[in-house]
Amino acid sequence: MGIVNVTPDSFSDGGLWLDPGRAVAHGLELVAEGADLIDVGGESTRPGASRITGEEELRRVLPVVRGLVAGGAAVSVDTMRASVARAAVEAGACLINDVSGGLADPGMAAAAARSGVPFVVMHWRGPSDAMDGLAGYADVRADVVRELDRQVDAVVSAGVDPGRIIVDPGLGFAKDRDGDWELLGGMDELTRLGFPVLVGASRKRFLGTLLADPVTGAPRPARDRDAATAAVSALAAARGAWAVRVHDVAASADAVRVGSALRRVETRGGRHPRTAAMSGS
Ligand code: PMM
Repeated sequence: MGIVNVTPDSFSDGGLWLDPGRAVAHGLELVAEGADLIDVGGESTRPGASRITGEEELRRVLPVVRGLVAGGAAVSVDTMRASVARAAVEAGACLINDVSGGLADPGMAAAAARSGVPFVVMHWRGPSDAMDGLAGYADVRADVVRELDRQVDAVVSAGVDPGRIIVDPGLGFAKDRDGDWELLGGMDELTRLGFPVLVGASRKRFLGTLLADPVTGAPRPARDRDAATAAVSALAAARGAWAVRVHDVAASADAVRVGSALRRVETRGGRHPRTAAMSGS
């Protein structure tokens, strides 16, 4: 899943794709680099960001969705608003990606149900301007899986077909750096929920901290986190992720192939190849 943020203020690509023509051209480039889906978002969710109006979000997103669909791309819409999701699906979007997993807009789950397209339910505890204060967990893996399961139950109760649900741990959303690593390490617990898993690690803070300058301690700038992002993509694919949401598609498309090839070998016949070799079979 390639990212096209049509925003002035996203943390790593804010302002780059505000012009609809440039946004569409960029999205089509990401398709040429190997993206199966282009995720179009009009509202920044970076920590501390405040909301924009629904009208402004529609104004940013719709021309880009239309242009990408006309160019043959499969498009998902990254929105917390039912009205934007509905309009984007009418314009040809084939997936709704709601970082609040149905919690921010009480009309979203019903809109997703009626749309009939797949719906990403991301783990979410609160809006971007409050989420850094909501990152306390007794056991981050268990708590996120339990809370996500509750979000899934709520959207299913509102009519969303469970066969169309995708779950996402929401890296960086009400999680601190250690929490993000714990959740990546605990992907098996997420896949055990029985839904496809989407992972959004691209250029996020936990990578910037990991790669901090050894002398100054300054986090690695967002634009220089793509190799680390691709490493996460390979690991996520090897652990059975359904998709990774990334800015730099070319590197992650290769990385996903590497991780998937490894997974095929490791899961063949349900045995790890080294175990098979050791038992002489
Ligand atoms: N992260 C961001 C935005 N949308 N959607 C999903 N499903 N998962 C994510 O982790 C996610 C998302 C924030 O990143 P950006 O500002 O670079 O788009």
